[in-house]
Amino acid sequence: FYVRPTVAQLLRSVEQFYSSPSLKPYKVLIMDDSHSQALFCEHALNRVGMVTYIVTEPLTILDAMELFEPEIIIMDMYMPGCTGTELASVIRQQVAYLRLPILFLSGEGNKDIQLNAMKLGGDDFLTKPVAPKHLVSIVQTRCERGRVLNDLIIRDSLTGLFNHTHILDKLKQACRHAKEHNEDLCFAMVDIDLFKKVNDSYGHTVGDKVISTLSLFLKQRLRGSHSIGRYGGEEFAVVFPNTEEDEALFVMNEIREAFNQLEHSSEQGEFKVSFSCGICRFTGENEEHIIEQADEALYKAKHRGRNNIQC
Ligand code: GH3
Ligand code: MG
Ligand code: MG
Ligand code: MG
Repeated sequence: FYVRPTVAQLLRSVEQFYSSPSLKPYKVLIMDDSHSQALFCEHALNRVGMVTYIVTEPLTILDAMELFEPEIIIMDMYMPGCTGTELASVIRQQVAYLRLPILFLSGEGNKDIQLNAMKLGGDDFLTKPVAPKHLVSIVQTRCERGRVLNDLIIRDSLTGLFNHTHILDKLKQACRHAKEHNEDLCFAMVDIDLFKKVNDSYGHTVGDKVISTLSLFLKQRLRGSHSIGRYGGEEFAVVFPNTEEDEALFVMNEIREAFNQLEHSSEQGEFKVSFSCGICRFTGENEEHIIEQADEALYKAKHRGRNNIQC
């Protein structure tokens, strides 16, 4: 007797198992009113390590998507209450799901119906019966490409950190989560000190290297649960979910000291760089307020002589 895990349980076990994002198994949502049909797909995909979630009630698909955050949907065509084509077109109306691959899997052999399904939101149309190998290969390719595309959209090209838009999204999400679960949340703004002088003295390529080095430092020394972004030029932002102010301050201070020890090299010789940081904790307001507060703290840190952190 097997009890299906809830979405939350499923995701928690995946998170625990795979800490590196590149190792994370693909998440596939299977929409099929027939549970036995869905199980056929599930077996094929689970065998190659993908994580699946089955939805049999068409009208619950949007809720399931929000919770499970699939990387692809395998969509049945005929279901009670609506067709797969209708569902796909509803999903496509949400900007967030414009890039989500939808793969139709149905016994429907009529080419016009298939083409219409693709026109209204599908990316591929596979007809049943399908060989498990074939299904796996298409899902794999689509998910792989999806991750590459997604990275291009959410990451900064110089540092590989989250870009401005995405770190703000992360902060928004974290604020919502902290409010709902009554958890701590901290936010840090980092700004490299006197960076104009670095550029002026050693050139912009050396300046870029300093930015990359600090990014690497933040990535290596912060935990996977922390979101790190390049807020702007030589400014970074860190979201610390479930973290008290003292702890965030402690961690950032260690990073600040270690970074300040580094010798950066240039044609003109070696040099040291420091950064200042402002930290604030979430007190229930919106994300704009938290950014303003961190900014204010950062301004204080600069005013107090730089190379220090204020809350
Ligand atoms: P402060 O300690 O007050 O922050 O001094 P600062 O010189 O760092 O101040 P400011 O923020 O005015 O200067 C930031 C400089 O960073 C200006 C800009 O030329 C440089 N910069 C911004 N983005 C990049 C980048 O991607 N690469 C390089 N090399 N320089 C950048
Ligand atoms: Mg059906
Ligand atoms: Mg600046
Ligand atoms: Mg600066």
